[in-house]
Amino acid sequence: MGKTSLIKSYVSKSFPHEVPAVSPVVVIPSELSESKTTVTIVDSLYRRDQEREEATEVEIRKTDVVLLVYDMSRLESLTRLGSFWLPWIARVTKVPIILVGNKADMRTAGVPTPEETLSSLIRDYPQCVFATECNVLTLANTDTVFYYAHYAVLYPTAPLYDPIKHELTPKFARALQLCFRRLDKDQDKCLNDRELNDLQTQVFNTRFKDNELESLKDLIKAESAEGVLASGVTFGGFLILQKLLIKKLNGNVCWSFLRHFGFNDSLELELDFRLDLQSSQSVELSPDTCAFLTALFDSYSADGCLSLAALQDIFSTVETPFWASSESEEQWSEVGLHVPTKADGSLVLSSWLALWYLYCYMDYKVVYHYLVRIGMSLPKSSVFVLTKPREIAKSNSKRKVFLCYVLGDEGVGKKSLLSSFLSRSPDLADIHLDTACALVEGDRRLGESYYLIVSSM
Ligand SMILES: Nc1nc2c(ncn2[C@@H]2O[C@H](COP(=O)(O)OP(=O)(O)O)[C@@H](O)[C@H]2O)c(=O)[nH]1
Ligand SMILES: [Mg+2]
Repeated sequence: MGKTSLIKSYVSKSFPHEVPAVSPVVVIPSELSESKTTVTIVDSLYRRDQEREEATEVEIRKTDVVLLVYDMSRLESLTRLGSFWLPWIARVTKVPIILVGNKADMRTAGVPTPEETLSSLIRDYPQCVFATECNVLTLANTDTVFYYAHYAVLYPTAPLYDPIKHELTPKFARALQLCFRRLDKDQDKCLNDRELNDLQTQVFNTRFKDNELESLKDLIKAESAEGVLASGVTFGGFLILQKLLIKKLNGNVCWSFLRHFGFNDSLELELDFRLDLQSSQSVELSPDTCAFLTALFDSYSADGCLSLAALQDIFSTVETPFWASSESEEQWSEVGLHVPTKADGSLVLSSWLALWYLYCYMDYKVVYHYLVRIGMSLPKSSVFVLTKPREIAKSNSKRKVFLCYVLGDEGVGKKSLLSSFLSRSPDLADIHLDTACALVEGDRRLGESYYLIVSSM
């Protein structure tokens, strides 16, 4: 195939006329490698005996990427990719594979291009990420082969892009929703020039030159006219941009971006958060968090009401909303089991806040996670306030949230009481109705209002 020759030529930058059967392990120190990481290249010598096979398996298990070399001058070498090599490698490891069609100088007529080969194999072997031809004799593309190898390891595309559907993965699209929301400071659902420049400065420490921004927008517009409006790049346009970056092997840009917004390799946010609480203390939303949630409400609501569709929009950055018992169509309307809703299921501001107060009382860590996922960027220390321990608080309490427990025998009407608290008719009362929260107005002249949680759990 030319495996050993490929390695030798990469290191010596010349065609090696004599090569051993197998090259010794080559280590390129980080100072000398383009990727600034230490690269170890391991050659293989495959023979059909069990001992050899096992030795190769051991090596493959350790590797981060596989270069699978075949000989373009022999049709059977190509056939063996699907009939032997790929099933074997896929059984041993899930790391990216790069198909290398070598001896391009002697390519037999009828042998498809490596790209064609890749597209015929990718369905069965999605870990094949790139394909290229190469000619060790003239050194054509030998550097490309190793460039692909390091790119596949450092900027994996599998979590970002589905090569079979030609779409961004749902997880990446959701992560991008959050990045977009954080960047869209004026919340008009478009990124204007200033916001795009903020992105460039925050993530890459440079600014766009005027013509760069325009050509970026032109690229998006060429794919979809709706991608760019007078007010800036839409979310659809932002997704197109990411897709273009991945296709043009600029996945490093996408990853820099994700890292900047705190996503790890699995596209999760690492959100460790714990408060030191005494047993009688409770956790409430801080005024800053309330302001964030109110601004969000204002931006998504119409006529003072947040419809179920708008609610869905706000939570498009997460898989399931925190109140849902399971992922289903009904998960959005289940919100009505916790806070008062209008006949069409929509929420007024006090119910929207009540929902957050309720969950904050029950599990602030979950609430923190969700706040970050829907775009809040407050420092940890200003997200919540702790109420004073009960024995100190006594009267004149500054608490905003109170819990009221409903106890009684089976069938005495606890659920009906809860339904009426939410102004639901009791026959609508669902078996899941066990904890509800609503704004309770005290003496309006004194500006008294608080959230009451009623629980029959
Ligand atoms: N024409 C041509 N010959 C090549 C090329 N690459 C390797 N060879 C020759 O193919 C033969 C096998 O190469 P080798 O590196 O030992 O293959 P390996 O068994 O896969 O390691 C040697 O005679 C090489 O000189 C190439 O791109 N074109
Ligand atoms: Mg060899």
